Amino acid sequence: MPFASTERTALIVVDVQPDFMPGGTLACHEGDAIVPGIARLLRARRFRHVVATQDWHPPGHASFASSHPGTQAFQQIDLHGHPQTLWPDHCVQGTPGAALHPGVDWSAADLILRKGSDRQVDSYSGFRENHGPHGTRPATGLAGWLRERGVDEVLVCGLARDVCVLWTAQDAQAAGFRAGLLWELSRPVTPASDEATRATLAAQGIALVRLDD
Ligand code: VGL
Ligand code: ZN
Repeated sequence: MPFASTERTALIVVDVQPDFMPGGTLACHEGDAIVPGIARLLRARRFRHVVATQDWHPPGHASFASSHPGTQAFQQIDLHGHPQTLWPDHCVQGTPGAALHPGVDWSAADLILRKGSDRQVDSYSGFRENHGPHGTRPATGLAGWLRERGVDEVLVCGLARDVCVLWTAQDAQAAGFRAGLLWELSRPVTPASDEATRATLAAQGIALVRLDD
């Protein structure tokens, strides 16, 4: 995708938090490898609008296997009539693992969007919650926040490539933004998912963007 950094392009940095790093409770493969690049990108102030999302769950969150006796992490269950992967406890509000990663200077972020704070419903994407008791994927307001600032293109990076980054890029595209994924500045929970992620992006017209493009 031809990428000229303009006022109309926003960078969305998804869930760069210690719990998603190696050694964290829900580690992404090589998750720490993207931290210096993202730090550099924010320092360069190449984007007028930078949104950081922060996974932010209360204790006992419905996405935690520990909240469903007899289940194990990475198992799928039915939640509110839709498939839900159960995760190890992660990004519990106020814990060090839920902080925005200390290796990045977040001053350039003009919006920090917390998600997943309703105990009953998960929220992978920055744009919409997952299916929950309050209906079909309620919007977070991020699309309006961007649109009212004249943004029509978003570039997504962060963690995890196969979960929250992917869902955020897909929802951006569905909301009418041109969407690109900064592949090198993302890492997956499950590396074996990369091929399926690439295929999904290609099928939906979401561009793979290199930083120096
Ligand atoms: C994420 C699983 C559960 C992510 C968040 O940031 O990709 N994955 N919560
Ligand atoms: Zn989560």
